[in-house]
Amino acid sequence: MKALILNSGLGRRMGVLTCEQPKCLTEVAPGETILSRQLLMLADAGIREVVITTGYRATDLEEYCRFLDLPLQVHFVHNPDYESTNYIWSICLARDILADDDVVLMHGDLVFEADVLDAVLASGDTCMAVSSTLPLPQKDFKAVVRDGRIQSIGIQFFDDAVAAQPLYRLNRADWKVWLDEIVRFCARDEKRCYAENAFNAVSDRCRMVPLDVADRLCAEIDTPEDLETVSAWVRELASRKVYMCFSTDYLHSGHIAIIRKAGRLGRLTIGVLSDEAVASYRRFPMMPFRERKELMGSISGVADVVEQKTLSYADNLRRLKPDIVVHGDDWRDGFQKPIREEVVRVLAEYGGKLVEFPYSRDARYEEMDKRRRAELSMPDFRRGRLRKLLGMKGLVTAIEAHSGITGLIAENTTVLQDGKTFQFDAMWLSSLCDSTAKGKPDTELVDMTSRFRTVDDIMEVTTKPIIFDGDTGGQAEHFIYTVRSLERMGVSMVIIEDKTGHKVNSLFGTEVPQQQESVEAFCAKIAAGVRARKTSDFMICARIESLILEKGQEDALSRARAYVAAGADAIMIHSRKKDPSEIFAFVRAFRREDPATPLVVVPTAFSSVTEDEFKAMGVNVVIYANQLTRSGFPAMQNAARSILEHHRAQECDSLCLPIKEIINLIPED
Ligand code: SPV
Ligand code: MG
Repeated sequence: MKALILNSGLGRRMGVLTCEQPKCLTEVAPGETILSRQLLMLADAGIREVVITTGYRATDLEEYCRFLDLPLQVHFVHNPDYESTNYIWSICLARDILADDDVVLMHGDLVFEADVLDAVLASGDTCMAVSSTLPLPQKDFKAVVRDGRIQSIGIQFFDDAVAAQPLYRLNRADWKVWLDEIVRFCARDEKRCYAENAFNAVSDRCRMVPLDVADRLCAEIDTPEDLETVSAWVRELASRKVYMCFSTDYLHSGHIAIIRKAGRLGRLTIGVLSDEAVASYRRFPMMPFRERKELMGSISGVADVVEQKTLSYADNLRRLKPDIVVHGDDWRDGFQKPIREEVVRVLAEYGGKLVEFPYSRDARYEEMDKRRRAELSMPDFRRGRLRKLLGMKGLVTAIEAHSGITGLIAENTTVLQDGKTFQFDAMWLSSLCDSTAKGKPDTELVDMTSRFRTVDDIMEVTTKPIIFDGDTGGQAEHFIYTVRSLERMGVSMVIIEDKTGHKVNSLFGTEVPQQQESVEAFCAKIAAGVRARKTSDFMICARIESLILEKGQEDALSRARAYVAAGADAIMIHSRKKDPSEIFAFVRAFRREDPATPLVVVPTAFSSVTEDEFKAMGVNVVIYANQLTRSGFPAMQNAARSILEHHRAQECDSLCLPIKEIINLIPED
């Protein structure tokens, strides 16, 4: 689409203001002329080619455009007879550049707000800007509208007419009809009338609809009085508070374009999502909040940057009361829909307005997004994310995964609640579930090679950090290899438990013989692991079995102290009691002496405790260690039983995911 701006005229009614310059160079705000405002808006709206007809003081105008240096290809078409002809002749002179394209046409003295131009460009139809709320002007254009389409345009109509402004979107076919008629008019030497006279002659073949701009700014400047009114209006628009929230942590030209466009609506404040909110929404911010805030603040056109703590805008909107909230229209569906609905509700509380820019898919940006997602799963990046998440969120949740498919569930399950998105932060590669999936007991029978194979299966299809259940860690001499392999693969943390001999699952407690490792030997194993790792991104967590083996709080606490001193990056305290009091007692006592070392819990038995309760107490990692296995197993048993009972599969169908969904569950790339 090309833009056509008509700037040949003399602008006599402006008096002294146009003595030494064409009217379009009149300032409507400090440093902003009618023309620079139009051109900037066109550029922001994605227009790349502009045709400007010139006449009076053409050289000044051309030089000014060069000085603006905008990303626009500008063609100047000079009308030497500007004093004796009207712009119908200027258009005729420009016909070769203008033919065969959609055109947005405007008079060179028209000042409008960005919203108006967007609406005109977004209209699929050929249209003219009209205002249903303005009184009919005596001297300016009016449009006669019948059956929803414009029949005639001129200053003389007063019946069935609305105030109209010379801002048009002209679709190629309609424009051809009008332009051909303009050429015919000029061939008959009818060069002193309006180009609209030619339109009126062909309006039955050129379908033009009125586009109501109501009381938004869209006004011509003909006189010094008009200039005063419009300048005051422009000032008022510039002082409007505009708010926009960004969750992204990298910027491409599409973001810059939308920021610039939003900035044209008023004084722009950008809300930057807190790290915690990004982590809950996009999995992981590549750049921490502080840096994202700085980045946004450095973009020209951004007046202010504030933190938005949740995906919900409500708090910031009620506090800042922006006149306008800007967003892409892609949030009308999908998981952001309720957030949008809340924004609409809150804006209605105080009369704010939502402006949605059409969301344009761009293959380049999609490719960038894909690359960013791929980066998240690369070992070096994935490994360090657990530590970073702990720093950002304070409390991290992990759910067990023992296969590619359970990995995908851990990766993709999200819940939107109270304006927040919830998803698991990490995955727990449980020895119990990995063994169970292979039909084997949880006794370190499934060897490390096989366990690593499971890690690999999960890593291939996911991006979230992995916490590996290292059982007892085996002999210290072997553990160092386990550490190196896991670290190299991109695992974030290994947890080893202070047991020795034939390991059985802790949830058996004292019902079966279990032996706790000596403090010295376990500390030596931790220290060997710490020495073996190559990066501090990789965490070694010591798991204390004292409560499982009923050795008491003091034993657990003294072991925790010793393990931290040996270099453990985190402590896991385990219990198999439903009543969480022994876990709470340990956490409180440990936190009194050690406020920093991350604490891990596995609330399988004490499942009533909420994440908030754990967080308040100082727990940092909550692992849901076996729920996918435990819920999947009875479902599979039921299906198997149903087929055996009915000797066919039909009764089992209702228990199953439809084939289509299971196929869609697995992404192709
Ligand atoms: C596992 O999931 O394998 C664990 C946690 O080690 S527990 O089963 O509670 O011991
Ligand atoms: Mg285990």
